[in-house]
Amino acid sequence: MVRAYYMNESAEDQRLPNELSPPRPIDLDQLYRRTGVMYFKIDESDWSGESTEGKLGEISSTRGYTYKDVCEISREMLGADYDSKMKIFFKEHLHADEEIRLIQDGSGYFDVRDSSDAWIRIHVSKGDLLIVPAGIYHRFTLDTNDYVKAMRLFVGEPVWTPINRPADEHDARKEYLDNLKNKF
Ligand code: KMT
Ligand code: NI
Repeated sequence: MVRAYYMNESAEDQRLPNELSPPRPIDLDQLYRRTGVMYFKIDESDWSGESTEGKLGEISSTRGYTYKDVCEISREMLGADYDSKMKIFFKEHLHADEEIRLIQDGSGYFDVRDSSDAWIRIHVSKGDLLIVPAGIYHRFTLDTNDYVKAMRLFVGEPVWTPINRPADEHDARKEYLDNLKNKF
């Protein structure tokens, strides 16, 4: 079950929930208006078969997603690369394109900056599809379950390159800030 909230930014362990106390939850409509991040709940039948009739197929054709693969992350699978991969995922960055992730198993946290630069933490697990807009500063971490399996979607040939903050002069950043003012 997805849950979004303003997080405790001074926390030491990135894998813990790091809730504020008292908690400051944010609902998915507010999340969209404050960040442009979109959320969809997807049934397992949409990704386990070949059918493109379901919500996933509909979103893919509406948004032009032509590429998909599945990526699994755990300490066991990454071995010696685990710590360096975790560091890269959790370093604040943006992309020139949307980051689209459908969680098929396991769980994790996407942290996204709101328009006042505060971190919103989004806990995702099975069936959660997030569309993180191009140009938003964000990061990802596993939680204490230490495992996630996610489908990655993309328009055309995928580019996963993270552009670390500061990237305020990047075209995607400027366009994102414009969308935040006028579109979301
Ligand atoms: C990313 O780009 O941050 C990732 O692919 C993280 C794993 S997908 C849940
Ligand atoms: Ni990213």
